[in-house]
This record gives sequence, C-alpha cells and structure tokens, in this order.
Amino acid sequence: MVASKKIVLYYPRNHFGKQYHPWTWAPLPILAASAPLFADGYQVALVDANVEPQPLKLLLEECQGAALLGISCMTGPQIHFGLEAAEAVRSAGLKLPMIWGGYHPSILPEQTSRNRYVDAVVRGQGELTMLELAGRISEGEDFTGVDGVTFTRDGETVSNPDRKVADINQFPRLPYEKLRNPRQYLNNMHVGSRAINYVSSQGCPARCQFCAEPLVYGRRWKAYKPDRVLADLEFLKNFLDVNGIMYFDSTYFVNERRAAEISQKMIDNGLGLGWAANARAPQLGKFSAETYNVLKKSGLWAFLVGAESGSASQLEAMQKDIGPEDILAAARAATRHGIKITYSFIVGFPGETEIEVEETWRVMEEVSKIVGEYNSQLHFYAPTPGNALYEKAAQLGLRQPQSLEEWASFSTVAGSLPWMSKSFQNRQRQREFYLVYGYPSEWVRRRASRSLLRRAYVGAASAASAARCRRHYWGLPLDWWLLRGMRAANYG
Ligand code: B12
Ligand code: SF4
Repeated sequence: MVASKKIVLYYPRNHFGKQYHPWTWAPLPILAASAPLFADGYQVALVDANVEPQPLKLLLEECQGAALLGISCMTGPQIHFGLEAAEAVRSAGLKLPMIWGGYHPSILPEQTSRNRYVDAVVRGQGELTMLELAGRISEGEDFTGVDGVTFTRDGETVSNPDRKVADINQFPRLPYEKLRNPRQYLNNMHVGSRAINYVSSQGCPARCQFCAEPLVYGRRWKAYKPDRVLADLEFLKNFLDVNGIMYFDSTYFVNERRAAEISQKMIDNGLGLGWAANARAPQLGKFSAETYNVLKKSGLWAFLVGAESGSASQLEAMQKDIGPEDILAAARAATRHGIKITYSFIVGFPGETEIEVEETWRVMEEVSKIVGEYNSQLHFYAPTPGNALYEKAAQLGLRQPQSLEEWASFSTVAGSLPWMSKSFQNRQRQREFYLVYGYPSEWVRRRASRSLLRRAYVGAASAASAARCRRHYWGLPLDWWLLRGMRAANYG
C-alpha cells in the first residue's frame, strides 16, 4: 500500500545569535538529497530555517500527511535547532519517521541514532540512501537492510553496511527552482552582484586531522565532469540571472585538467561569471601558466586557501601535508598571474605554543607583503568530533559530549576551550588589527573614502599599524584601545 509520496527535508538554523556573515546561502545539503526524490516523482518540501520567519510553523504544516522527515546537520547549532524541530513534530502528534543526515550524524552515527528523535541516520553521501529509504517508507515498509543506514531499536544499535560512494555525475541537477523563493539566495558580493553557492565535487583526498572530510568520504574525491558543471552553471544563469558563483566544494582544484577545461568551456560559452573556490596551497605552486591564464579569463576572482598555520610543526602535527613555504609559493604564483588569494589561518590548536602562534603571524605578514594587502581570515580552533586533534583537545580538558542532546549545547566557539583564555583571544585580535591596517586591503580603503572621520580613522590606524609591523613591536597597545573605542563609536 502506498502511504504517501511526500517527503519533507529540513535545514536547521546554523547560528545561535548573529549570523556568521551577511550572505544567505542556498541549503545545498538538503537540495542535494532531494534531487533524486524529485526525479522519481516525490513531492518534496524543502524547509530552510535560516530564511523562514516561522520555520517550525511551516515545518508542521508541511509534515501533515508526509511519509518522512529528513533533518540535516553539522556539528554546532544545527543540532540544537534540529532537535527543537523534531520535538515540535512529535509534540504535534505527528508520527512520521525522522531521518538525520549530514556531517555530524555521519561521524557519530551510533550515538546520534540513540536519540529518541532519530529513527535512522544516513551516513555520508545521501542521494541514493535517501531515495531507497523514501521508497521503503512510502510503501509502508521498514528500512532494515538499507545500506548506509544506522538505527537503534529496542536499545540495540544496528549499522547496516556502508554504501559505496557513487559517482555524482549520475545524480540529477540540484533543483534550485524548488526552493521557496530561490531569489533570496542571490548575494551581492565580490564574485558578482547576484552570486549563488554551488558545489561541483564531494570529498577531499587530503587527510588533515582536524577536518570532517577524511572521516565522511574516506579521502575519496568525486567530481562532476566539465560538461555537467557547464550545464549547471548555464541553468543558474538562465534561471536566476546569476553573475557569480561561490563554489562550496571542500577542494575544487584537485584535477588541474578538469579545472582548466571547465574554465575553457565557460569562456567558449560566454558565461561571464565571477567565481571563487577552495584550493590547497601545493596545487597552486604547480599549475602551468596556461592553466592560470584560462582560470583568470573565465572569471576566477580568488583562490580560497585553508593554510591553517604558519608553523611547520603544527602543520605536521595536523597532517596537513604542506609547509609554510607552500603557502608563500602559492601566494607568489597567484599574485604573479593576477588572481587574488585569500587564506584562512587558525590559532589556538590544542597544545600550540606561543612560538608556533608567532610563526603563524610571521607567515600571515609575509603573505600580506606578497599580495600587497592583508586579506586573510583569522579563526580560533573549533573542535569537531572524530579526529586526532579532537582527541588531543579532550586530553587537554575539552568536555566530550556523550549524546546528541549534549552536542546540542556544545559550543564550537573559542571561548569554550579550556586552554584559550580571553586575553589570548584579545592579543590575537589585536595582532590581526595591526595587519588589517598595516596592509590595508581594497575593502578597508573603500570604507575610508565614505566620510572625513572614517578617512581620519583609517589614516591614523594605518600609520600606527604600519610602524608596528615594521618594528615588530606589539607592546603598549594604546593605539589599539583608542582606535577600538573609535571603531565602537562607528568611526572605523
Ligand atoms: C557552507 C558551509 C558552512 C556554512 C553553511 C551555510 C549554508 N546555508 O550552507 C556555515 C558558514 C554556516 C558553516 C558553518 C560551520 N561549518 Co561548515 N561547511 C560548509 C561547507 C563548505 C559546504 C556545505 C555544503 O553545502 N555542502 C554541499 C552538500 C551537497 O554536501 P553535504 O553536506 O555533504 O550533503 C550530503 C551528505 O552529507 C548527505 N546529507 C546532508 N544532509 C542530509 C540530510 C538527510 C536527511 C540525508 C538523508 C542526507 C543528508 O547528503 C548530501 C548529498 O550527498 C562544508 C564543506 C562541504 N564541502 O560540504 C563545511 C562543513 C560542513 N562545515 C564544517 C564546520 C566545521 C563548520 C563550523 C563548525 C566551523 C566553525 N569553525 O564554526 C561551523 C558551524 C556550523 C553551525 N553553525 O552549525 C565541517 C563539518 C564538521 C562537522 N563535524 O559537522 C565541514 C564539512 C567543513 C570541513 N571540511 O570540516 N559551514
Ligand atoms: S584539505 Fe581541506 S577539506 Fe581537505 S582534508 Fe584538509 S582541511 Fe579538509
């Protein structure tokens, strides 16, 4: 008997307070999981709590008569809001099975499945498992025996065999047109005034010991073929008049030939899109001049590189398989070819010494000199489960949640780490401030031109910061206090 062909997919809010950044991203995890369902004739409701004014109300409406609710989450606030949604569904007397997927459930499937609001966990790649589950459930059958699924029943946890990671080229295009009001996901940003997020590959071949990728995709990297990427980009351009693409691939440039071919096709088809994507530093030092030229001509605005640390010993400890020299070589190569490069650096790793932190600052400054401005991002280490750095953090006193409910209140922000004091964080922000103004970026200079007061502020901050950078003197931060005060008063 066919119970229902309706499926609801929920993307919980991903921040407790203020949003991370001014942009609104399309919820790709549920969009990807929905693609084969739509293609198979299911009626799918996509509920993105990050944009809905009343997400729970909408969710309860959509769940009426549905066969299955899927909830996606990564470690962090999404667990809290996912559980809140699941509880609301049960409190409303709705009995439909609730299936959880995404990075967090994939890393801790057994623990996640033991929660009373989790009927089953889909591990890793979700498309085929979700389709099979939907088929079973909408036919009124059980999901026992579906590969890639973990569930707990009567106190016993069952982990079905892994599902082989499929070639993603066989999956239908992400159905952006099925989002509620797709236009709200267009962002005015550096790559374009109507930019949207898109993903062209899954996984990453590297083995960094703080990252979720090796755990979830086992260092496999599956990518769309160039023709597929081109067709998707053409769709986005025609459907939403998109003029910029933010690739959400964990790593886009694994295959130089593929990257160059996609770019050549973008040029040949006159797509006129600006774009940016994640790269690993060693790749960029090896690309040929032809590759750089075609990437640039196709609209590449910036390489986004996770440098993580400027300390050789920290990079080695986290098995990043790069050295500080790769970070500098990538900056030189990108700059030589006229392409921006932005780095993300992390401080506050468990066991990191003051000397290692200083080495990171040295590399950040060196990079700023090479590219002519400070456009890196400084982050504080945020622990996520299942990797060697998390184990090390646990040895240093990090509280290890023992259930999904405990994860809901686990903070990935710096303040919650026992070894990361407020004064350490302040000192790092202060150093960053000196780089921001010592090597002012285009963005900082543009802000300065907005008013006389701002110009005076930026001028004073730049002069003081440049002098400090030259002398490597960071003591007596009177300028930092004064300028911070002015910035708080909105002069900066
Ligand atoms: C964009 C992004 C964000 C954005 C999300 C905005 C948005 N609306 O999408 C923001 C900035 C909020 C963010 C924040 C964080 N992020 Co983030 N983020 C990403 C990123 C780059 C892309 C996500 C994406 O769209 N993927 C594309 C989709 C298609 O892939 P997918 O998620 O794997 O989905 C597949 C499966 O997981 C599964 N699936 C997913 N959901 C569901 C649901 C169901 C029901 C089913 C059946 C299947 C299923 O099926 C899908 C198709 O195969 C990923 C890396 C990556 N490339 O995935 C990191 C990533 C998810 N983030 C990560 C981390 C660490 C964080 C932060 C903790 C970072 C920090 N220092 O604070 C925060 C905290 C998160 C929070 N607040 O909840 C980790 C996840 C770690 C973990 N243990 O969960 C990742 C994997 C990065 C990494 N390499 O480590 N992030
Ligand atoms: S290169 Fe990036 S995505 Fe790949 S394993 Fe390392 S941190 Fe994760």
